[in-house]
Amino acid sequence: MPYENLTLEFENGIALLTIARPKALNALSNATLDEMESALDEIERNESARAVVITGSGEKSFVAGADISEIHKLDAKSGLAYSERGNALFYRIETFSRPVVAAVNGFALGGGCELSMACHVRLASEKAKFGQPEIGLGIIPGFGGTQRLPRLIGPGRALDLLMTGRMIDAATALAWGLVTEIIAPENLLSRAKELAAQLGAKPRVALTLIREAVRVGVPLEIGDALRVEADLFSKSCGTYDKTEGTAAFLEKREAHFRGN
Ligand code: CO8
Repeated sequence: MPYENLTLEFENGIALLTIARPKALNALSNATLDEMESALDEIERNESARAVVITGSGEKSFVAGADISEIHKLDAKSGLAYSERGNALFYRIETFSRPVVAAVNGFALGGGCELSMACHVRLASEKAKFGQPEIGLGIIPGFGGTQRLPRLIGPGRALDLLMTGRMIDAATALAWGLVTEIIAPENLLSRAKELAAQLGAKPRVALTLIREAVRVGVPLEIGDALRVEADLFSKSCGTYDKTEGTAAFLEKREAHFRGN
């Protein structure tokens, strides 16, 4: 399917979704959000796509936020609808059936930082910059930034970024746990694809249950969280891949996972 604001390529079991609005540093317009929705539909339909990489086109920007010319037109009512719509899309990414790796190649600001945080793993190029500059526009983040940022880096550091609107570089993002690796710009995509391929080869049900356990369990009281884990562990024990994975270990052979 042809897109105007992104590209979607399938190769070696990986879906590569590249936000591509170079004239606006890949800012997310309404049309871009629509196309991201369609791209996720297309990935869902493609059984051979076992993992997803999301990046931005060019060398300067991952995504420089939501499109400010569209935000300028919002009022309280349309602002609610806009935020709910972006949140639904990013929640879909967070709960996506395949692991999603963000390859943050440059500016990840506002909605761009929020998009990266909805992904399951974040890799940063040495040139990446992260921030939630909404305060400078007189608004607050509306695509999950006030909620995912403190969950990832703690409320103290999150409040610093949210209230000052300042940017941090890749080294600080790594030190704060916002990203897990820093990579030279020219190697970022190949490393992201390599990691996505590794994740795509894992037993799919267990991989999905791990994401659910962390997403659902972490905000809960520990006793409740451990009950969530036990339920999900039990589900993993009911899979073919559990029988195969444990048998392969005992028989000292490679496991052949089926994804069920
Ligand atoms: N929206 C629209 N256009 C943008 C955006 C954006 N977010 N970011 C950059 N652009 C455009 C610029 O206007 C410029 O266009 P033109 O060439 O036509 O003048 C072009 O991209 C290049 O940008 P710059 O010339 O500014 O490039 P610089 O290298 O000088 O600066 C920066 C790069 C620092 C990234 C700068 O462009 C900037 O500060 N951009 C805005 C960053 C920002 O504030 N992002 C947050 C937006 S708000 C948001 O994401 C909220 C999400 C949830 C909202 C929910 C509401 C309910």
